[in-house]
Amino acid sequence: MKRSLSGIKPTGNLTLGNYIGALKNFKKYQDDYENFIFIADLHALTLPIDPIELRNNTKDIVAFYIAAGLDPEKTTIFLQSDVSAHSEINTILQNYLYMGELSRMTQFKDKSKKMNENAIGLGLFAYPVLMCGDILLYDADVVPVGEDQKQHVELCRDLVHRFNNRYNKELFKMPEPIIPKVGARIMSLSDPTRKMSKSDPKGDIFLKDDLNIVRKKIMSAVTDLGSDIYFDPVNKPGISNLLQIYASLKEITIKEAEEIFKDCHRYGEFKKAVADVVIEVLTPFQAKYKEVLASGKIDEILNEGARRANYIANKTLIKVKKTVGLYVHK
Ligand code: ATP
Ligand code: LTN
Repeated sequence: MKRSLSGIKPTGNLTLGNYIGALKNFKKYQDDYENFIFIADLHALTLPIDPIELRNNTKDIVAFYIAAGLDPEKTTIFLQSDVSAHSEINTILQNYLYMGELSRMTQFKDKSKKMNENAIGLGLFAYPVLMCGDILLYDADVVPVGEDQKQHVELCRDLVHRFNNRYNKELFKMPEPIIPKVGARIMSLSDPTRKMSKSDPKGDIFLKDDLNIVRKKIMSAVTDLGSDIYFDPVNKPGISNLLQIYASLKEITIKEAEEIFKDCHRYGEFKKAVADVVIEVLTPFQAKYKEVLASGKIDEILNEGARRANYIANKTLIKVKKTVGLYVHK
């Protein structure tokens, strides 16, 4: 059976961008693939974070995974830090990725340029190495992610080539990034030229937001000159962003969404339709999220997930150790 793997790092409150670009797509693979979905808690340490916040965010994400339709019987839901093979393979793989290629990663450049040069952690720089290990430990065929993570999966593909060539065998499987056709990069509602991001929240819609606030945020989203509704991210970034949100949540194409609003020449009316659909999706989602948190089942889910993930990951790790010449004894 083919495998799918993805994860989200618990660095803050999840946003509508996380939902549309990643979360909502995770369950697509749970019936036909072996599905591994984890919480990238080690990755969350790559920027300073309050320990209590990190723990709370972590539990939240498990509840969000279930709310988004993941079934722990079918999908292995686990914490990265519960599977020590992630850290071990990271130690090995870091020797096969180069400083030059890591320094070209957009995420590293974006995050580090906002920081004091003398306080950029090594972990932030080496972030993609750990991510390659996450993917390769599970022999993932597909990796569903938003646009901003595509570059990291491509780097992982380069590593697979390099590693397999060096040892002259098909040790690692070639992973395929799966980027949604609509909504791969949802922008901030207050500045539609920048990505909606949970660690730098400006103009974000949070999945936990009160629904009245959600409506207010959408009604006051920054729009563009004119009154026509069509997709043109360069000249109409605000309207194009709202069209993406609408189309993705309605599971239709951008063209179909444009068709629906072609005779609507009032931004207010259009925004109301966008707010309606967001609220329609978030209402049952939030109810399920609260139910999971109240059920007290989080630890049970994570224990079972850790058991299954460790089994697969440790098998891969042994193969890797043997391949590179580490002495694996009985
Ligand atoms: P941070 O601000 O901490 O970097 P983030 O909000 O960018 O976090 P991640 O944890 O990096 O979120 O990403 C989780 C998943 O959500 C990834 O697959 C990522 O591509 C996707 N994603 C994040 N932001 C967006 C967005 N604005 N639009 C679409 N997908 C997104
Ligand atoms: N870098 C990802 C989170 C992540 C991930 C992964 C996603 C860590 N390891 C492996 C897919 C596969 C992000 O969302 N920022």
